[in-house]
Amino acid sequence: MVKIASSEITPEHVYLSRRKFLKGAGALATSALVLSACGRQPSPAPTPSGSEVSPQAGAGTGEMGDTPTPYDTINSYNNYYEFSTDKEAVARLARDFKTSPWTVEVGGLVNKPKTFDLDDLRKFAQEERIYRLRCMEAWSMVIPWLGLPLAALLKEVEPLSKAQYVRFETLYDPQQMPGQEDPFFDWPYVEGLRLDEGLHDLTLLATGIYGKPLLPQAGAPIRLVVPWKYGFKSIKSIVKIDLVEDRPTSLWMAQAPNEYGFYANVNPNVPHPRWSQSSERRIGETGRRKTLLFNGYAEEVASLYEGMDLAQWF
Ligand SMILES: Nc1nc2c(c(=O)[nH]1)N[C@H]1C(S)=C(S)[C@@H](COP(=O)(O)O)O[C@H]1N2
Ligand SMILES: [Mo]
Repeated sequence: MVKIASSEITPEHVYLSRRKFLKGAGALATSALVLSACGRQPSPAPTPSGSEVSPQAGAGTGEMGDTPTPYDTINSYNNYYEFSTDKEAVARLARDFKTSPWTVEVGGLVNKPKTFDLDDLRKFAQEERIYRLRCMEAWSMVIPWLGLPLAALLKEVEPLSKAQYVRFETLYDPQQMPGQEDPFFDWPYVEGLRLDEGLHDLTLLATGIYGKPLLPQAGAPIRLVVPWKYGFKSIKSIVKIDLVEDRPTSLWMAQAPNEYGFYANVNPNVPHPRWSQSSERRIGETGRRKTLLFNGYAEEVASLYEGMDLAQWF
């Protein structure tokens, strides 16, 4: 499997100037970050929130203009319906969400089912990946994630040959997540990937942003990131991962099958039933950008969909 470093995802000079900044920052966490961006050295945990990595570290504007979105913006404009449908209310409502202790139960069609606690998850090498995030609602951000490839976790449980899909589930706890009292949705939030999508090197289980542990509104303590798909596939606060034979039905597919498909690959040529997907608003910018096929990751992922009807990508 091809290893995609963040240096390949971000225009080189942006990445380099970012690295220069990181070197200058001096904190221990910094070297862990640089290491994890360069290789697979184990770097134990997401950086404690005390160590400062400036949100706008080295952020130049590259050829694609992929300036990382500021830390505070990333954490104050969130889709997280378990807390609120108001993006700007999520952070406040999620503030006291308990993210420790936490376990992720990984099972289903595997040889070695295992329940991972936070310490277990920290043992995986954490890598930095700067990815574009494109929401179905036609806005986007650029987020420097920290996390482990999903493939690394799946390898430990040894999927059986019968396994064809990966199914993910968010915590169900209406006492902490008031949005789950809303009977309109079939909670908990569920998402799924084809196994080969789940094993793709771009697919990340994120534990941090800008070298700091995820905040509750971003899906702490661990969430999925699939950068070539619409944002709703990137399920937050995961407690359960199952290898399954049949295609899982996601919360959104159950809710509105004509608006939310299983694949949900970013595609400027397939409009949402109620609006065009040909352009997007990059948060923090005025004007609009053209939406890119597979959110700009076609080179890495197009081969996964060879022979598939383009309309089906939805
Ligand atoms: N559990 C859960 N995961 C979720 C959502 C949600 O409401 N609940 N919203 C999704 C949507 S629509 C998007 S665009 C992204 C937003 O991630 P962000 O708030 O970190 O930008 O999270 C996705 N993951
Ligand atoms: Mo979204």
